Amino acid sequence: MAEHTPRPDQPRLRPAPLLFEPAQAASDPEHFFDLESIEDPRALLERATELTLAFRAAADRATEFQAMAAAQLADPRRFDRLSTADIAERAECGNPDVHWEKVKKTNFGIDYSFFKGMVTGKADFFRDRRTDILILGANRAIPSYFGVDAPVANLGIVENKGYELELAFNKRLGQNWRLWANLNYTHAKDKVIEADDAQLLPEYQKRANKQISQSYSYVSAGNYNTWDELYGSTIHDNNDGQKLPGNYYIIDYNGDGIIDSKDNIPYGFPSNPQNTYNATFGVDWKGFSLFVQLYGVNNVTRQVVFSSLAGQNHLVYNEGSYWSKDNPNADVPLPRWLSTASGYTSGNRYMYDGSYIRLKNAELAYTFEKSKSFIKRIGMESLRVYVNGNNLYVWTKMPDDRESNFAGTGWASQGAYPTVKRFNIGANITF
Ligand SMILES: [Ca+2]
Repeated sequence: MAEHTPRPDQPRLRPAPLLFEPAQAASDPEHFFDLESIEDPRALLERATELTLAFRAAADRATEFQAMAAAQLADPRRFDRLSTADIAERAECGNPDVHWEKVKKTNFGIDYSFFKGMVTGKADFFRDRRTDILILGANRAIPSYFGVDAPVANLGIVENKGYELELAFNKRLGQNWRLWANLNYTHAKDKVIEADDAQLLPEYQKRANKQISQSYSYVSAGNYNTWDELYGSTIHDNNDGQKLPGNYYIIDYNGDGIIDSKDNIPYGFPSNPQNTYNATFGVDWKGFSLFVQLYGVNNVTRQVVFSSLAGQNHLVYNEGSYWSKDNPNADVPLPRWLSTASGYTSGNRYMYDGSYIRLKNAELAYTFEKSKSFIKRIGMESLRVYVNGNNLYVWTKMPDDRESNFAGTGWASQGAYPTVKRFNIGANITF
């Protein structure tokens, strides 16, 4: 291994060389220490300077040893079983066997048509089994006394199963009427089969047997209404002194007498919906055509955070009534200003059932028949005029209109974008 240069944030691991060897000083003490016998003041100055430099170097060297010892105390694994050069250079082990993950896809589908094509559709079933998924070293079941971060390895297995159903209906009634509909339903559910979880982790902390986007939350159970109840509540591992009456009791899920990150538990559904619905209904009558499209999802949990008067970043949002001594059954806890409670204080306050049904599109159009003389007279082949709208209405338990699918880690500010309502008036002209 090449000679290494310590990074500025690390103590040197090889002390600087001394200007003289202690053995040398011991064998010839007069030369080094008997300054009084030196008569020439210039020689005395030289000797004194030499000694000063030597002592300074020795002091520096002692400081370096001290820093090394402190670093070793702070992070003993850096020094285990490795040479000093290794300790300075290596923070993580490589894995030369890393390779692409594999997927085995199984699909099965049926197409059908009934009543002379009035009802058509298909059903598709799928099952994907992905193996050799990369697991990061920090997420592996490798104890810290391994010495360095564990290597990345192809150990994960995830299965994704589901089905998709489609149904289309199309019926003409006499000369002028046509009714039609398209219905889709997709169900998809993934499951982590293997994630190199540490064996002794409790089941709720393992990633295995859960969905990839499983939601997690601290869970609240009512408010504490008096100072006595507050003092009797389980302590939080940070900012415990910022509790106020009217805050939530947070459930000490693992019963260890403290609220900390181990009480963040799988909560509700994943943040990606398990079920997706799409339904479009249309009717044509003479030149008129009308359709509405509904789109919906369910089995989804969505975190929507409104920190109105909760910490130090304030948004104002109407969240209902707030707790007070005289209103203990309020919608939200006591507001606070310029004091920050622990991150657990909100419990599951911002976790919502993310299901919704949206009136996604609606359109009314009129197509002028070719035989209409005025169309030809102004040189047009056809003319269609329409008025339509997008995202016209939403039915949901979420506090406002937003999609359930979103980017980021689940914090509402990431990828949450308000849905825009839009109206269009237009014409399609063919010359
Ligand atoms: Ca606990």
